[in-house]
Amino acid sequence: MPDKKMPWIDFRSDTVTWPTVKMRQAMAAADVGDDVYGEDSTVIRLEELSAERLGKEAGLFIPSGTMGNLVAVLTHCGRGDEVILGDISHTFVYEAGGISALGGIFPHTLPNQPDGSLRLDDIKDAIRMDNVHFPKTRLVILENTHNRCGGAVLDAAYTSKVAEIAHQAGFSLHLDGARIFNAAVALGVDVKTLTQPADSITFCLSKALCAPVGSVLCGSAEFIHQARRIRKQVGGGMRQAGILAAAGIIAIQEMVDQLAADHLRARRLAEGLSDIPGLLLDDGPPLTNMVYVNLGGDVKRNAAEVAEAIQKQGIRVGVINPRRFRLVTHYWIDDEAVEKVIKAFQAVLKA
Ligand code: TLP
Repeated sequence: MPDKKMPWIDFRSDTVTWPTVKMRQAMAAADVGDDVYGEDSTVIRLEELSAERLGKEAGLFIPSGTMGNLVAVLTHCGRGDEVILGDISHTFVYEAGGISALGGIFPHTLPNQPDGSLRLDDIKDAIRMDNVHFPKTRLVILENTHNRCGGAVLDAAYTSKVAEIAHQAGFSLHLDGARIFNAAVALGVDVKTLTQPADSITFCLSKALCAPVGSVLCGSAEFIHQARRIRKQVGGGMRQAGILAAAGIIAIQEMVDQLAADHLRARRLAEGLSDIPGLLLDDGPPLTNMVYVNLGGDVKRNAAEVAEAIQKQGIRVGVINPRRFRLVTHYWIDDEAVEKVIKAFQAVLKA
């Protein structure tokens, strides 16, 4: 049976991906149990497989990437503790302030560099002395690939340096690896080399890997034991979740290799858009599956208006702010879709 085709072309995100037919079949046939009792064999298999792929002792199936990061931070930190993270990191920008609202955790933001990194000296300078006036620094978070930095990739050497700084000062490194497999494919390395330095990592099954729902938090057995209680506390304990985990297993086993094609299409897309008067591309070709593009100063319409005109042609693009778009390639975007959106931008901006 072929994959059920999406009836529109959707570049807004890789979160929009539908499950493949193989996933739907595996979901229908999945063995299940009550996972809060630890009795869902399919969830257990997904958690073990994830931990093994990432080189960690244990994994925990979590409903979303946002909850995965939240559970990780709540496991590492107590109320009043401080987390160092990027000023345009997903956890700071897009997670509804959950770490503060639910955990009383204090975010210490540092400027994200265009390559997605935090400057090592900035991290060192941000570490608090043991002094009654200060919160305790407990955690640093890196994001790989980096969403708002255009899908930028952090390499293993940089990640290890950050881990070294954290460990020397007695705190931990969490990796928001929502798209860590995109990073590994872009760098041509085993994903373990990128996750090994981190104490914990969240990765998403439901983005370019096409599973309908879910992320996995991985770390030491002791860390995951504690995280399991925190997941329950925030309402993330699931029951017959094997239905969802079954798709996640296929995501890990079969969908990673096709990410390279997404990255190539993102390059072609950036190239095509860069030739259009009125559009300004970010510097350099995209490294993974995201293309950010701005409207030039002389374009009268704003990004929402341009996106609306493009949507009339059955194509959806992401609007980041009144002058900026994001286009993300994924399994459901083929070469034809890339050419179509380039033509749609051309036509709309000429009109
Ligand atoms: N990102 C979404 C939006 O929330 C912006 C997207 O469309 O890209 N970490 C990173 C780096 C992410 O990009 C996302 C999702 C998450 C965590 C959260 O994952 P979910 O959506 O499963 O909560």
